[in-house]
Amino acid sequence: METTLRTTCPRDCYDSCGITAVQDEDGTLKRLVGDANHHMSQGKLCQKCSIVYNGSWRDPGLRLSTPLKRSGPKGDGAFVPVSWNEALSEIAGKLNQIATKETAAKIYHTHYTGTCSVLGGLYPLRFFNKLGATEVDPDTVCNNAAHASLTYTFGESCEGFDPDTVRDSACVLIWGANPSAAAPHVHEHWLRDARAKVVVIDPIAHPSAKSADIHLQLRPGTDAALAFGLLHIARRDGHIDHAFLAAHVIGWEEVLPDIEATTPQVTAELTGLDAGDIERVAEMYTAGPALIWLGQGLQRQKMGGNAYRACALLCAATGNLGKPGSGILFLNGPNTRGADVDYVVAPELADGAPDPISQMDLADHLQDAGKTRALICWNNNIVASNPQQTKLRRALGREDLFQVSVELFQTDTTAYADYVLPAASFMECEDLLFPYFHNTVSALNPVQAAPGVALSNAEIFRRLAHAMGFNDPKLFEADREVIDHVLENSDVDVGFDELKKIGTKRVYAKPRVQFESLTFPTPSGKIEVASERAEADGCWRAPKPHADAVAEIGRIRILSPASPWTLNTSYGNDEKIRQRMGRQAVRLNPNDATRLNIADGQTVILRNAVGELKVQAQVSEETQPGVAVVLKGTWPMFADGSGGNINLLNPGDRTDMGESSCVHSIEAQIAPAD
Ligand SMILES: Nc1nc2c(c(=O)[nH]1)N[C@H]1C(S)=C(S)[C@@H](COP(=O)(O)OP(=O)(O)OC[C@H]3O[C@@H](n4cnc5c(=O)[nH]c(N)nc54)[C@H](O)[C@@H]3O)O[C@H]1N2
Ligand SMILES: Nc1nc2c(c(=O)[nH]1)N[C@H]1C(S)=C(S)[C@@H](COP(=O)(O)OP(=O)(O)OC[C@H]3O[C@@H](n4cnc5c(=O)[nH]c(N)nc54)[C@H](O)[C@@H]3O)O[C@H]1N2
Ligand SMILES: [Mo]
Repeated sequence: METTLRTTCPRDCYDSCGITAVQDEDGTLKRLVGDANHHMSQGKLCQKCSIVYNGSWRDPGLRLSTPLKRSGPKGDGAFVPVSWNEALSEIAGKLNQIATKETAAKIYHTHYTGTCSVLGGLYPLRFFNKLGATEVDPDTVCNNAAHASLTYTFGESCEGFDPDTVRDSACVLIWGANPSAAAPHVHEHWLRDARAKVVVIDPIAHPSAKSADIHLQLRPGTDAALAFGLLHIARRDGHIDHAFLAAHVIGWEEVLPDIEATTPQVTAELTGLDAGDIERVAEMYTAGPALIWLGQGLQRQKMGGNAYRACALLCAATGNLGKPGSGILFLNGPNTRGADVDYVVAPELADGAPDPISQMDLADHLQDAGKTRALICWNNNIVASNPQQTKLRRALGREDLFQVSVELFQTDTTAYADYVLPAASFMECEDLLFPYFHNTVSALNPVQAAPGVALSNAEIFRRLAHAMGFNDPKLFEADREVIDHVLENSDVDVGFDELKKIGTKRVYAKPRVQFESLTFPTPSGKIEVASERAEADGCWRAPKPHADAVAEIGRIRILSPASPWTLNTSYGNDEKIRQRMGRQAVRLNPNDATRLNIADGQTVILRNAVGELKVQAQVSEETQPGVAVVLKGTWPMFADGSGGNINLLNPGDRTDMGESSCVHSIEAQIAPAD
């Protein structure tokens, strides 16, 4: 007789699927499938998770099962097994030595998207706060431009519209996101079930764009100009909500001259769009009620923060805020369910902690022995995910940099570690998850034993705290106590035992209205279209109708968005996934291919000031002339002669605000390989 257990996928994905684990009589896990009762998975996992959760993630030969100590040169990947005692006491000894002789601020740590669950993703921060280590700000490699931009405008960035309110909407703009890859169940269910008209604004004709009512295929980095163009039309046609502006918005008069100047004709020239299409979208959006889902793609541009502010302005000026069916969504943080995860992080343990640094500065800092003595990586794979791949590798090769990785697998990053510590995956731990799209809460249940002596992230850092001689009780709090505390102090009215049975719970009976009180946690309490804080930080005081120039002659703009087969770089080591991904490729528009004399399937070299990448050309109508796509996610060690992945060409330039990554602004020359 088979039995089933419920758990939840805690990956960095909008879907946060419910999972059913099927076990046989003796409790052995047979397979993981989508939970039929879950509103997103509806009985089916996405193709990538279904493969790895029934493949590499449960393969005892691939998973790390014991602590390892380096036995060869850094980067070679030669290790010998050691006991937990040996590993932890040597690591603790080394860290204590650095902290006393120099300063704990020279111990750096990076972490990010391994698991987005409450304990697995946040609990170790207690340890690092107590230690006084320097955090490499995770969001700066992903979306900190958006956080900064929305914080200037609304006072906070993690309160979005409730996706359930789509039933009250007439129109949804999907702006710079690709749900078909990055949120497969949102694409399949949420969008399909919405009665609203769907507009996709994206330089690429991906499957979600193709199935939309309108696809505005603009040039990359021209979104702010489009938002101002839509505002121009809204104003011309009498769709500006002046009462809302007067009551709740600061700075309208400062953006008015630019709105007046951004006529449909000007907008069409700046964005490469058709003026008639812009008019149609303006009409649909301003008729409302309408939603704007702001993807991460459009803020990964040099002026990405400005683009987000321009979109926020569009939403506020047309009165599409504060009522059902309207609003803007970047992310929904645990705060939209009344939960305070600061309890888990315990920032109070940090006594005069050093400022975090940007991921854009990591390679530079690691090269400098005066700044860095040790690096601990957990929940991420910096060699594959970060910019400046070559420089970063060189820095990680420093013999005097003490390195620890906490991982599920041997990766391009663990190859540089002095110690690799085996982590238990979400399948082996009890944990809590606040999805960042829907206002739900989910439980994670252990559905199998961890391989060998692998331990959860939380337990590893409890044991390391003990080995260091720390004695603050907060460093040792039990998992269940933390979970109960977070749940009890939230809007969730279910206990953890019950949550484990049902898997996922909707927190509100009817859709939550974003910013319903129309008070905003900005200095003025209003929406700050013009922001003194932005100005003080050296940013534009108010958004402008900026549009990036097209790439110089001889260069091509390269976007590197989410691949449907990987989750960031996770799964890139699974053999079945690698088969489906095929050779690393660059997608080119047929016009570019003809102009550059490149044939479909030919090997080409992409080259710029920081690197050279050898990939296969794929001629594709999905892209537009001058814009190429190389998907993220390839592991450098599996890049078959490419030399690395797209981050080899990523100079680590930063966005206009938030010290964040503008990974979709990469430019390179392209030429046949021979
Ligand atoms: N060129 C380019 N680069 C990009 C992007 C892009 O669009 N283009 N996107 C960026 C974005 S959005 C992000 S968020 C970053 C993501 O960058 P990363 O956070 O580095 O994401 P992954 O590469 O998936 O690495 C997560 C690692 O955590 C491990 N892991 C999984 N579960 C656990 C666990 O429970 N415990 C521990 N200790 N480890 C675990 C996985 O095995 C995996 O190796 O990459 C960025 N890099
Ligand atoms: N399968 C899969 N799912 C994932 C991930 C993954 O790696 N794989 N990563 C997860 C993570 S960490 C994140 S942050 C999210 C990211 O997922 P998304 O929010 O979808 O972000 P991206 O993948 O960067 O790119 C989305 C779209 O932005 C477009 N874009 C690029 N430049 C511009 C521009 O200037 N303007 C506009 N309007 N669009 C532009 C790209 O063409 C792309 O189609 O997905 C999560 N989900
Ligand atoms: Mo991300």
